Amino acid sequence: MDIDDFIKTYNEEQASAIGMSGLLVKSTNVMKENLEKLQSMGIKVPILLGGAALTDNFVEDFCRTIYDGPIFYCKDAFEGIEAMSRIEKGDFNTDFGRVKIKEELKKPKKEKVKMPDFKDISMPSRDILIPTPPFWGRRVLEADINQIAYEWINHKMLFSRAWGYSGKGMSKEEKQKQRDEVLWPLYEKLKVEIEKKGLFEPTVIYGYYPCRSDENSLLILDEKRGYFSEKDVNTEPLKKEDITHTLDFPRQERKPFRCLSDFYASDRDDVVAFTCVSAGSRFSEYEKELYAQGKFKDYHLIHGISIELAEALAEVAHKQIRLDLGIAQKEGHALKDVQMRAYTGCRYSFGYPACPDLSDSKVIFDLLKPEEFGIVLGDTFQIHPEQSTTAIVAHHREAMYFSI
Ligand code: B12
Repeated sequence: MDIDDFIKTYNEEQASAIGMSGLLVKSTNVMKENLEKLQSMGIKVPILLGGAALTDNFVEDFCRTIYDGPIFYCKDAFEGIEAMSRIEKGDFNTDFGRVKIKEELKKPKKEKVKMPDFKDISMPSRDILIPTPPFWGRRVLEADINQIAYEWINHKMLFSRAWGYSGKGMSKEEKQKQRDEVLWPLYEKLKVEIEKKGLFEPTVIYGYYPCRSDENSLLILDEKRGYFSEKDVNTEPLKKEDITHTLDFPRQERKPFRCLSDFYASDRDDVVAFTCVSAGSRFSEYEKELYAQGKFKDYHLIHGISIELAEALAEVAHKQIRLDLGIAQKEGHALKDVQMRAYTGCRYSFGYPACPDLSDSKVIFDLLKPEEFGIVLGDTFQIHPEQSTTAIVAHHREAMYFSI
């Protein structure tokens, strides 16, 4: 939403506060710009900020320093309620007693280890069989993903993270009772509603591209170089014109000094897979209707399932890739065989620690062309529809999540 719309509504409604939510880091920059605009107009209304991408430090250092009005940083909806009740009483104390940020900042930072030269960093094993994919370029998954996606839903995450039933303070038996008598029946009921209303319109696009690593970069090569047997693999030194895209990743500043590109070969063509999945736009449209009708709980429950379905689609795409690359031996040979802990390789999404640059999603959009299926990348690199996600998949058996 544009800041001018916020200001228009604020004036029309004589609002006592303005709230902004930021899911992605890029949207926190927009928040900052919005605060600057409010400040330049002399507005000092209390601001409530929230969303997964915000941190205490960001609010302290980049928001409170540019805006003179009170800024409440709300970690969850409950703090939002607390903030509003304070504002109603004329109490503008924005401290929720969570962290002593300034004291935290004063703590001496851990000393950095000196980064070794690239040639001295120990690389993942090169003694692996680099797979040959069944095709090169992109494809849309044609299987009946509607039903398969439900097999891949992580119900623990759905119930606790998305729906907020954490079971805090409950005994094991009470938790089980809640799951059996409340959560599962609710889930089954909503599943039927989703099917009846045709809300779930899954799209799974994935593709394979030749690639090579070059220190902290992954060079994506023209799909025409794709090999179908080991003897066809290109081992010649690369020429500039062979490279279609370059992805630069950060390297850990402590042992083992890992970087995502390390999982790919540098002296021969390797294979990188990309995915882009979406649960479709019907969910958001229906959520808007529920919201407008004041059915907030229904909205919350449907939204929870919709985001977990998006996560499930990412799992389905990843499973198809493991099947195609012949690295799913330990997990069953059908798309619906869920074996969360038996993966070979790893799936990373841009915006997460090992590949934090959200703008790298542009490469995936360029290669997989999801716009043809109504999936678009916005200015702040947010994907629309909301319940969509992209990823890069590494097949290397040592590939795993790591922080920088
Ligand atoms: C589930 C999830 C998803 C789901 C659904 C996202 C969604 N639309 O809700 C899916 C799989 C679709 C997804 C996709 C992506 N995600 Co995601 N995702 C998450 C995850 C794990 C949980 C988010 C969530 O739903 N939380 C539950 C809801 C209820 O919580 P919430 O949004 O934080 O809101 C609560 C509070 O923050 C607060 N609040 C929020 N706003 C406001 C506003 C006010 C005024 C108030 C008072 C309170 C308030 O109240 C809410 C209720 O308590 C977070 C990590 C995390 N643990 O937070 C990453 C996270 C948000 N995702 C992230 C990323 C990078 C992505 C992708 C870009 C990955 C990719 N390349 O595809 C995409 C982007 C999708 C898009 N449409 O653009 C990053 C964002 C950081 C960044 N680098 O920008 C996070 C933070 C993970 C990380 N790196 O640590 N994601």
